[in-house]
Amino acid sequence: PADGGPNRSHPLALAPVSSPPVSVDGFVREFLRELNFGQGVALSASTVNDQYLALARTVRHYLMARWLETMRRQKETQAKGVAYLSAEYLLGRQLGNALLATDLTDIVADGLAQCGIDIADLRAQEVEPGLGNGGLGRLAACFVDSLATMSVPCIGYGIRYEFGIFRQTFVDGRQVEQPDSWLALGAPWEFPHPDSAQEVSFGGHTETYTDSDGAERTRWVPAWTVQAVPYNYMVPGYQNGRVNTLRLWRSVATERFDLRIFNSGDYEEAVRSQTFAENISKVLYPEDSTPQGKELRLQQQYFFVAASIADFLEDVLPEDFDLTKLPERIIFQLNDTHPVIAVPELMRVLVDEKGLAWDTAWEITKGCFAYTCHTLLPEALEVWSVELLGRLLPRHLEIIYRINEEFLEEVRERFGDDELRIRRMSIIAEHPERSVRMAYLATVAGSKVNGVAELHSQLLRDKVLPDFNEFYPGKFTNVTNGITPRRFVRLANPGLSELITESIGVGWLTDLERLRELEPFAADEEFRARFREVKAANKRRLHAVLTERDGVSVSDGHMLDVMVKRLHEYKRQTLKVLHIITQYNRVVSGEVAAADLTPRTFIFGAKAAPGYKMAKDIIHLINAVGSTVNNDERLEGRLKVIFPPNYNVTLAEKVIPAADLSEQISLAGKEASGTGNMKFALNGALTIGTDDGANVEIRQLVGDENFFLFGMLEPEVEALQAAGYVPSSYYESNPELRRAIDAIASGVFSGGDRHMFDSVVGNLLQEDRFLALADYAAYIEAQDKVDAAYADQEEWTRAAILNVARSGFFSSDRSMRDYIDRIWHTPPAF
Ligand code: Z16
Repeated sequence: PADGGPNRSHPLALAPVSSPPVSVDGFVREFLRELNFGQGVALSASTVNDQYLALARTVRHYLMARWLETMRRQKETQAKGVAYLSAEYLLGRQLGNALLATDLTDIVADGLAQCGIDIADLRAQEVEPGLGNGGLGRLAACFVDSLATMSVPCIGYGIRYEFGIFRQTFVDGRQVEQPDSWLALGAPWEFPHPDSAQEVSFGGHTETYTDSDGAERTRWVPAWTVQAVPYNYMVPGYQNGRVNTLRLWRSVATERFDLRIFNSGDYEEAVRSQTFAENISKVLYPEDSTPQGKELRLQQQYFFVAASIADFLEDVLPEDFDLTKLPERIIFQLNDTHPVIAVPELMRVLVDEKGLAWDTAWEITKGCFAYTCHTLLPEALEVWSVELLGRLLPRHLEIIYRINEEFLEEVRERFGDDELRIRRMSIIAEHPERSVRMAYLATVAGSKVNGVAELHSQLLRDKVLPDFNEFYPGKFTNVTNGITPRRFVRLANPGLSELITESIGVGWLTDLERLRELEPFAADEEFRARFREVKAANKRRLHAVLTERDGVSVSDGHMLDVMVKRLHEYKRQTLKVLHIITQYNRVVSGEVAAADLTPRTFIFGAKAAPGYKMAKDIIHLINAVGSTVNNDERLEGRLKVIFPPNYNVTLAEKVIPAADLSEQISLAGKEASGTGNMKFALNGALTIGTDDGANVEIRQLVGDENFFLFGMLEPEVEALQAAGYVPSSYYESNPELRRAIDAIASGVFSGGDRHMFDSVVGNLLQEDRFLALADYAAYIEAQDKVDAAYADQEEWTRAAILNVARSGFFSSDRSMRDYIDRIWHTPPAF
C-alpha cells in the first residue's frame, strides 16, 4: 500500500490463517517441524526439553487462529469487558490445560507415541509459572479460565516476575529457599512484544502552569523512567473457540535513560541503571497476606498498573474513543489492595494528560473500578507511608489528598463535624505514621466492594469497614470464591471425571451444578465401589509421584489426611500437629493399642514467608514430629507424616484427588474464604473444619452429616478475646493437651533438646493469638469421630459422593456469573 503499512486487504490477511489439520499425521508433521525448524534438532538427537518445547509450540499453534480471531472480534465490537488487575497469577502448568481446551489430548498422545515419546515425560518437563503466593494468585488464574470459557471479554494484567514463588527445600527439617528459575529452560507459552512497550515513570516533583486556555494545571516532572514490555499469554476457553489474553509486564531500562548516562561517559553507571530498572519485575514478594511495605513492592504495583492503564487507553481502545463513556467499555477489577494505586493513576491520566475537569474525571474513575477484599487480618490491610508515596509518586499523593478532602467533606455534610468518625474514615491515617490506607481508597473509588465468602463479606461490612457500609448503602456485596473444574476436576482427576461422565453424561464441566445428578448414585453400591476404586487409584498415583519426587511412600490402606496451604498461624497447622502428637502419645503411653488406631497418613504442604520466623519454626516442628512418628516402631506403621517440600499447583493436582480428609481448621473469622477447601470437596474428600470462610457454605450445601464441624464460632471467638484469653488455663485443665505440649517441650521430637521448639511452645502457652488451645478439645473430639466414621467405608463413600454432588456451586464459572450480575455487567460477547 501507498502509506507503507501492512496490506490489510490482502486476501490471505482478511482472516487468520486456519488451524493446522487436526489428525495424528498432521500433528506429527507439525511437531517434527517445530522440533527441526523451531528447536533446531533432529528427533534422534533431541532432549526431553527439546521435545517439550516443540510440543508446546505445536499446541499453541492450534490455539493461535482462535486467539487472533478473538482479538479481531473484540476490536470490532468493542464489547464491554473486564480488566482484571492482579499482582499475582498462580497459573500452574499450561500444557495439559491447552490440550484439554483444544481437545487434542488423545491425538497428541498417539502422535508422540508414534515418535517413540511418552507424553507423560513431556508433561513432567514443564516448570509451572508460579507467579503467585497462594489463594489470591490461584483465584486470579481460575477466574481468567472461567471468563474465557464463558466467552466474556477479559484482559488479565499482571507482572512477569523473572523469579516466581521460591522453591522450598528442607535442610535438617528447616525451610531453605531456592530461587525459582522458571524461565531457564525456555518459555514456550509467552509472546513478548517489546515494540508495544509502555513507559512508566517515578519520583521527581510536580509543578503548576497555565495552559494555552489560561487554565491552572498541574504536571508531574518525574525523575526516572523504565520501560514496561508486555508478554502475552493465551487464556483458552474450554473447547469453545475463544482465547482471551493475559498480559504480564516486564521492566527493562529505557534506551533514552541509558543513552543519557552512557553519553556522559559513565559506562558502569549506565549498566547499573539497567539492572536497577530490571529489578522491578525481578522477583515476586513471597508474603501471603502480610505485606512488608517495601519500596520495591510499591514500585512493582505502580509499574504494572500504570503500564496496564496506558496499554488499555492507548492500544486497546480505538483512537477516537470518548473517555466519558469509559465505564460502559471497561471495569478494572482490583484484586486486593495491591493494584489500588491505579485509582490515582487513572485520575492523573484523565486530568493531567487528557485535560478533563477533575469532577468529570472522578465520575469516570468511580465508574471504572471495583475492589475485592481478601482478608480480615488487620496486618494484611496495606498502608503506604506518605513519606514513601510522596517520594516515589508525588503527583499521586496530591491526587489522593484531594480525593480524601472531597470525600471527608461529603462525610461532614452527612454526619456533621463528627471528628472521631472523620478520623476513622480518613484515607490518610495519622498514626503510627502518616500513611495512606489503600483499602479505604479502593472503597471510596470503587463502584462495588466485595468480600470472597458470605461470612467474610458480613464481617467486612460489620467489623472492618462499618463506617463505609453505613455511608455507602448498597456498595458492599459478596461473591463467594470458586475454582475451575477444568483444572481441578477434569485434569487433576481423570478417573473421577470419567466416572461422572459415564453416570450423568457430558456437559457438567461447564455447568457444574449438574453434579447434583450424582446424588442418587450415593445409594448405589456398585457406584460406591467404583468411586472408591478411583480414590484408591489416585492414591497409587500420588504414591508414585512422591516416591519419584521425594523418595517417600504413601502406605496402602491408610486414610489420607491432608493439610495443604500457606503456613500461617491463623490457619493453625500447630493444631493439626497437636492432634498427631495426641495420637502418638495415646499409643506410646499404652492407652491405645497401635492395632486399634485407624491407619492414617498425614500430608502437609506449606511454604512460609522467608521472614516469618514463627511459621518457619512450625515447619521445623512438623518435620521433627514427622521423623519421630515415622521411625517409632511402637506405632507399627499406623501413623505416618509426610511433608513433601515445595507444595505448588502441580503437586496440588496430585495430592487433592487422593485425599480422604481435608483439613480446614483456621480460627473462625480469620480465613476470608479458602479455595483449597472447595477443591477437596469436589474431589470427594470429607472436610474437618471450623465455621470459617467458605467452609460455612460448603457445610450448608453438603449437609452437616457429611462434614465434621468443630470449634468456636466467630462471635464466641470475639467474646473469649474480649473476656481475656488465657491459653495456659487450657493447658492446665486438659491432661491430653498438656501431655502433647509437654512432649514437644521435653525434647521427644528433638532428640532430647528441650529448647529447640521454645518459640512455638512459648507462643502457644503465653500468647496463642489464634486460640489453638481453646479449640483443641473440640478438634480432638471431632477427629475421633472421623476415625469412627472411616471404619464404615460404605457410609464414608456415600458422604464423599454427596460432597461431590453438592459442591457444583463452587465452580469459578458461578463466581464469574455473580461478578457479572452484581458488579461488572459484562455479558458474554460471542
Ligand atoms: C491471599 O492469598 C489471600 C488474602 C490476602 O489478603 C492476600 C493474599 Cl496473597 C487469600 C485469603 O487468605 C484466602 O482466604 C482466600 O481464599 C484467597 O485469598 C482468595 O480470595
